[in-house]
Amino acid sequence: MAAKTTILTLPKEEFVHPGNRACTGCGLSIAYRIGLKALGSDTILIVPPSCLTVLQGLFPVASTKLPCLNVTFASTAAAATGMLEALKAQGREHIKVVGWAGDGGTADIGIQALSGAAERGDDFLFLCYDNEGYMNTGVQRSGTTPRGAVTANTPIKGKMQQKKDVPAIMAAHGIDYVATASSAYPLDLYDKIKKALSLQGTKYIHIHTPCPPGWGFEPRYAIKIGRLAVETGYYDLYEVEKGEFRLTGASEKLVEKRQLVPVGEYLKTQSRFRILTPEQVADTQARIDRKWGGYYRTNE
Ligand SMILES: Cc1ncc(C[n+]2csc(CCOP(=O)(O)OP(=O)(O)O)c2C)c(N)n1
Ligand code: SF4
Repeated sequence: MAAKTTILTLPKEEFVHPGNRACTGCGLSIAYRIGLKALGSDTILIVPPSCLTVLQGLFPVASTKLPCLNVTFASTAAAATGMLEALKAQGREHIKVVGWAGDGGTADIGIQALSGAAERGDDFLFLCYDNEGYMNTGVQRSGTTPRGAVTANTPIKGKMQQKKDVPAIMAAHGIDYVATASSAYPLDLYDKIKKALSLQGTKYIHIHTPCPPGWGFEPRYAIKIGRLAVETGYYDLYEVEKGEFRLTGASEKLVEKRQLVPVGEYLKTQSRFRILTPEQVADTQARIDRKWGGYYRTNE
């Protein structure tokens, strides 16, 4: 196994200019800065409309030092396939092609193109940053918004449906690498991107990215809340490598300790969950306990 990256071994080179248009405390900002360090030069980013396009900015004040292709909402993965073919025609196959989209651009409107590319096994990395809503257009619910969350278009009862499990959908394609990560554990994200780049075919990493205005918390708590999501077992860090599932990092340690923080501690940090009833909190806890019961049994 490759040595884990530490703050001392993280490359110093930056691919994001200081200052960009993301909100203070944006989880995406952290994931993007560290993610680009892992991707390095010789990378072309393909990005659909989202907070990431706002963060990147418009030429000549763009915040990213890598070439970016902004495409329509539904077409990130299709554009990545096209880019691979163009690079092949030019004999520049050493250049890495990376799609980077929000949860709306992945779980909902981008999923057809992504599923098609994964089924063909096109050789690119797709990164989804999951802020659990359509944030750039004013916090509407997406397929990955959790049940009970209040959004601009679920204002009274909160979202009625469960969060869509996109990493599981991607793993079901049988691709060689699917992982989950969190902007609250940026070095883990760095190592997962590095591993993905060493493999052939379509690779997928799902990144949980706390969003202060969309979730309703003060910007200074972004890391704390991202960590609580993992410590409560609400959001798990794992890899599915060549079909083998394994928990990683902080989630792996939690299986050994068997000490999950009650999920209510996570839910009460965000005003989007303000209308959850005690029964809904108990139901969320029961779902987590069932899932983690399975992890404990596998670990015995
Ligand atoms: C086909 C289409 N529908 C709607 C929009 C408007 N739009 C631009 S960004 C955005 C939200 C993107 O949400 P997500 O992918 O989750 O990224 P986030 O904004 O949360 O970063 C929407 C709905 C669009 N550009 N194209
Ligand atoms: S709305 Fe959320 S995801 Fe978008 S820039 Fe602000 S903090 Fe980041």
